[in-house]
Amino acid sequence: MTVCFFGDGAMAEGEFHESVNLAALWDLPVLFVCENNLYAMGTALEFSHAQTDLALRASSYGLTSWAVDGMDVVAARTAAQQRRRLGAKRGRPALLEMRTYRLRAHSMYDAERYRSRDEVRQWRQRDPVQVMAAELVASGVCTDDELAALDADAMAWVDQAVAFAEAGTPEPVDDLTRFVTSNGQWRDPSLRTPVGDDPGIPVGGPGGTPDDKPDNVDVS
Ligand SMILES: Cc1ncc(C[n+]2csc(CCOP(=O)(O)OP(=O)(O)O)c2C)c(N)n1
Ligand SMILES: [Mg+2]
Repeated sequence: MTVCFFGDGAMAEGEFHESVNLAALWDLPVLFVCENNLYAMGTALEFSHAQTDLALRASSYGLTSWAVDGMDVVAARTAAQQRRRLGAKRGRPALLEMRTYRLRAHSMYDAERYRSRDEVRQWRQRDPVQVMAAELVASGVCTDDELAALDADAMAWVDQAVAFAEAGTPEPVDDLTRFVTSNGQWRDPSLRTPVGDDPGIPVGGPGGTPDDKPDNVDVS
């Protein structure tokens, strides 16, 4: 199963609607996970979406669509596990709208003039990482020291990843559109990948006409 993560900002774009429509039409095992944190950069949800219930909106494409309290770690995990299990069994797409909040600015250039400090302060009280940590300590699952060690471990991972990225070599500019758009290879018989006995999903989809299908697929 493919899991696809994106923000509320991406859900306002046409590609989202095309992708969900085809996934539902062709019964593709994709779990779409929308992190709805109420802002797309500095634009509040209600200024860019006519229907702000994103799970409801997605359900119109005929897939199972759930809204989850994204500030609740256990609820988010349980919903994701259930959807993944069901999706793997039935091969159908589904969408989870994780209702959450962006506690930080969108980027270092974002002065956050579009929301009040009080709003951020109120949401910060529900910070899922802090709430979960407090619950783990209160229920005796781990101690403050163990949590501090986990935190240090995570920071070390991030530092390592940054050092790895900074030591790497830049990708060639020519690779920028590789795997993004067709380079026309499928039209050239000598460059086609043999499909063997498995024709895969034809370009026209299960209901497509033979003319829709690439000519490396046997439709006889
Ligand atoms: C295809 C495309 N369209 C527009 C943009 C410009 N853009 C950058 S971030 C952003 C908003 C993203 O919103 P969201 O996914 O909710 O992220 P958040 O602000 O919550 O981090 C937009 C429209 C882009 N980077 N790519
Ligand atoms: Mg957002």
